[in-house]
Amino acid sequence: MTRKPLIAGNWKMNNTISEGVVLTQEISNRFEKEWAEDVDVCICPPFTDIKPAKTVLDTDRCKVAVGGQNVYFQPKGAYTGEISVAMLKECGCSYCIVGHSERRTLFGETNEDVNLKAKALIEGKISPIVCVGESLEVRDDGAYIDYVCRQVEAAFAGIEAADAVTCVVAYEPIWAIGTGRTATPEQAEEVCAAVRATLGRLYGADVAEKMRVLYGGSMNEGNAELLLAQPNIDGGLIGGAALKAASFIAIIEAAV
Ligand code: 3PY
Repeated sequence: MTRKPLIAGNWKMNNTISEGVVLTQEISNRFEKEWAEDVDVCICPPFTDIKPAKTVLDTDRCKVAVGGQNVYFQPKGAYTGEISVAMLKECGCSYCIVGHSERRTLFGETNEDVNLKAKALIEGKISPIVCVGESLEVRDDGAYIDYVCRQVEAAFAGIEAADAVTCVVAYEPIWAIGTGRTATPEQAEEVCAAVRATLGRLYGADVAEKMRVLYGGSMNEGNAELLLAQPNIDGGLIGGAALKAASFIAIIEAAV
């Protein structure tokens, strides 16, 4: 089965509104309308930039969606500093990253939080991009496949097949994030294939074949083509290279 790739830019905590508008405008100017037939594209700016970016992207020619980088699972209330699914929805978000390793390691996000956030997003008709990935320590121990597959099982606990199919999984080895070190295409494929096998065990092969599994972790215009050529890699979650229009566009072109 051929899955439509997804290229998602994770801006992290970069770009003020004015900087974000400039970058989004550059992406929009360079985006070729016909690419949208072959690839889905999304940018995930900081919360403050989402609505302004969406306004820039609201043209007939540029088919680039916007997404959040995080969300809280409660619908509203006394949760200072948090953002709800409905708030993301009203900003025009179609996707939202959950469980990025920076949230897990710096902000103590647990597998259970990731699961609750994914369920809240599904309920609000926003596709979760569920991030999983092992540390260097776990990789060197050799048990990384088990570790990542357990993260997938925990993230999808209690989620039905009909909803799981709307979700995306992003495999991001922590040792390849912000380190300039990338997994080789073979290393990335090995884990992405294991993620799909896990989804197959949870939901059956038909559903697993429809779900997109991305690779993330220093994907850039130099390594995207080989990574995207792997049978179980259906796109990328892009960090630093999503902050420059030229490199982000080059990665999109590699996926077309
Ligand atoms: C990276 O490529 O560094 C990322 O963390 C993407 O999410």
